[in-house]
Amino acid sequence: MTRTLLVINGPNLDMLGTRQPEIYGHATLADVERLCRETCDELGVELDFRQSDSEAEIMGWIKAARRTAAGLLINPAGFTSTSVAILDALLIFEGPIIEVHISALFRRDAFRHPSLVSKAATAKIEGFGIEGYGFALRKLAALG
Ligand code: DHK
Repeated sequence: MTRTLLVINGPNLDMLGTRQPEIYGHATLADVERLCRETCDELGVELDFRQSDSEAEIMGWIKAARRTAAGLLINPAGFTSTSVAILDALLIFEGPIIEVHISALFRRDAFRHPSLVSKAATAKIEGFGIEGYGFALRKLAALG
């Protein structure tokens, strides 16, 4: 059976391309999905690509992924520093998890530095723009 990798994008990532391009670049979420799809096609794995502004919806997807996904990429976006609930859901997932941030958080506002979800992550990639997604998927395919 073909393995599936789940990519979850958190709040406001649907606005990529128009949202603070000096920080997030000009690529849209559709460009990110295309990059992920090409990478997964090359790796011979299925892609399940999602975005939500809702913490509850994201938690539901993570919990359902226990039965459907071999690995999980999450960009928790604005929930990174606030969501114990997303951390708790990720701790239930048994496969590898890679946390991805497009921007370099360590160069930005101090309130963005702490990540509550990292405790559940196998690894974290930040500051490589949308290319971080491709790298993370390659690693997930190798680990999952
Ligand atoms: C995306 C966001 O929406 C912000 O809330 C994070 C992250 C950074 C990113 O770089 O992908 O602080």
